[in-house]
Amino acid sequence: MIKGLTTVARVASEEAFTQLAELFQTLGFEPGKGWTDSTGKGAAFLAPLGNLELAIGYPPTQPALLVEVTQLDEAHVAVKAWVSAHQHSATELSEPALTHWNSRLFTIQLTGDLTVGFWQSENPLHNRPLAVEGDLSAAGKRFAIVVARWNAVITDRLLQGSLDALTRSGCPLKDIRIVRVPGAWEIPSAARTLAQTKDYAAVITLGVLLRGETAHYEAIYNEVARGIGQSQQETGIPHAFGVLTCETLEQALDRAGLKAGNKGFEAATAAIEMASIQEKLVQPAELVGRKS
Ligand code: DLZ
Repeated sequence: MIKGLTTVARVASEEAFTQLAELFQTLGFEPGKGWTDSTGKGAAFLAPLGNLELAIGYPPTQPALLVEVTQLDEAHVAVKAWVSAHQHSATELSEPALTHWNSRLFTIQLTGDLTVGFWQSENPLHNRPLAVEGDLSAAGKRFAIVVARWNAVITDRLLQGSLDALTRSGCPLKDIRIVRVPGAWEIPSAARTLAQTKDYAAVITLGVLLRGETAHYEAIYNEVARGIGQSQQETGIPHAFGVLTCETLEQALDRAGLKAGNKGFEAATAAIEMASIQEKLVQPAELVGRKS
């Protein structure tokens, strides 16, 4: 039933009317249908979104006419340029400042008692379609880990990282199945067999390929990556990719808990998140908890 929202701002003079119309056009408002009759005239400016807000118990610190923008600083520069071109029309332009409602705002007090506020939300999802996001809780779900024995000094650390992430996110050890395979080459087939059982919310794959020490490195790597990706797509079970490809053992160690985090931990976190997203994506949208 509701089609749109119109707020009427009265301006004091013909001059202010023309100058403000110019400002709003410069800022990117789409011109709407104006009107003229014996009582006066109106110029319409269209915005992609409108919002009628009722408030109670809230200090009226902002003007009633608020324009939400996507680039507040650029808008401020444009308004400032307009102010200096029409010095006499504007009495006061404030600097952009943080509000207590997670936004930044500046105001311009125009002729008469018309004050316009320009603001930008600090929340990138504000007024946008809300996103489905995964939770980082692994409780109540079962996970499978496929880990290569080749380069075990590293893959054991990756495994430790994955177990750490899963157990700290609420998945008890009894709900984690660990499968050890000879090398990275064998990961895809084991991962697929596990995924096909549909017993696991996600499969975490862990391995290390060292370029310097692996003949046909590219061929092996491509096949492992393709196989894991294909298993994920064909079974519909999320697969986290924790197969390191490194130049040296030292580089691999760095990624297994030394200098560059633990990729096993990161892979398990991705698996937990994807398991949750997967669960939400198959539910009707209205049942999925939405966060703004
Ligand atoms: C053969 C081989 C080589 C040379 N390098 C690695 C490696 O760096 N990382 C790894 O996980 N596995 C390696 N493998 C073993 C193969 O993945 C595979 O297990 C064997 O070729 C047996 O099929």
